[in-house]
Amino acid sequence: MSKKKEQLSRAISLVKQIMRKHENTQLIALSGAGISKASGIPTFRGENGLWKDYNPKELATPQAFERDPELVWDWYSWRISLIKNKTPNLAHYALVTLEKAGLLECVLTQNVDSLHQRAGIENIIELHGNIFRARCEKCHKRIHLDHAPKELPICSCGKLLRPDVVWFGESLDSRLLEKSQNVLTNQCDVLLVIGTSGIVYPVASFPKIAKKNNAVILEFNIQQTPISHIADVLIQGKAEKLLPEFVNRLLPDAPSPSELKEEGVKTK
Ligand code: BJW
Ligand code: ZN
Repeated sequence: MSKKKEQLSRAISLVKQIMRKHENTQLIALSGAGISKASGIPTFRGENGLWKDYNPKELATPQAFERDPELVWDWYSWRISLIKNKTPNLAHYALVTLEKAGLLECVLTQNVDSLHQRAGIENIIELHGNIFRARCEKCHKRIHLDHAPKELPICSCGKLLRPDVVWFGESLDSRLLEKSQNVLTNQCDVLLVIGTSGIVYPVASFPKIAKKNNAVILEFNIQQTPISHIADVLIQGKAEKLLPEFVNRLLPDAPSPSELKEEGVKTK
């Protein structure tokens, strides 16, 4: 048996074992940029990652926005235009299969691209915000962006709007953090960690919280990460290939990720 097949089989038997013990087994997914790579959205780190060509300090900090809002909005506008035309891939749909089957409790995502929701995920916490929203730091108004703004967007109160994402040095929404910690502590028998480098805090500490509460940790990544040493199984390879395979073998009678993707395409 190939190494990947062996890792998948181990992961599936661990989950099945838990399902036999608890009638109401609960899975949580924690996702990062790697899950959207196959949709054509670049990751931040690694080969062809955004941080290869762009300096995070000049684009993803409140200081950068203060210094040069035009540069920051240009970069976000470019990313909005890019993401808008992309569609969810089989890894996103695999999570929808799990949610529809009543196994997946919640998706905790660091992604700002809305692809989980566009695939049909209902219960999601967006920890780093959403690129299709802008917000006002003066009156706290939020607006939806269907497309990239052509000019600097201004709030009805007169203040310049900013992208509604979390930059380095900024705190994450405390209610979302609390909610995430709650589900990781009380509703997580199995944590699927998918396509994240596991180095950006505080989200990087989430697998530890789940582990402390006896969850099984299954990691889907093309390479080892700082999370791998606490993972029960690292399923090493592309999430868009291995996550659907995992789900198809775990739930052979459920609507498969490719069927869901096909339906999604038809209803567009
Ligand atoms: C595949 C694949 C395929 C590819 N299949 N896998 C404690 C210790 C040290 C530092 C800190 C700390 N606490 C806080 C900090 C500071 C900082 C931080 O963590 N820095 C580290 C980098 C060292 N954190 C913060 O500032 C956070 N705020 C905070 O904690 O406030 C309180 C505080 C502040 C300061 C000091 C102390 C406390 C906020 C973090 C906000 C992150 N923002 C960004 C930008 C969002 C907006 C936007 O999109 O523009 O969020 S940065 C970027 O990184 C983005 C991502 O959500 C985030 C995580 O990246 P992710 O998703 O993991 O992607 P990659 O690219 O890193 O990895 C992709 C992975 O996929 C790789 O592993 C590949 O192998 C894999 N892969 N193809 C499967 N096909
Ligand atoms: Zn305002």
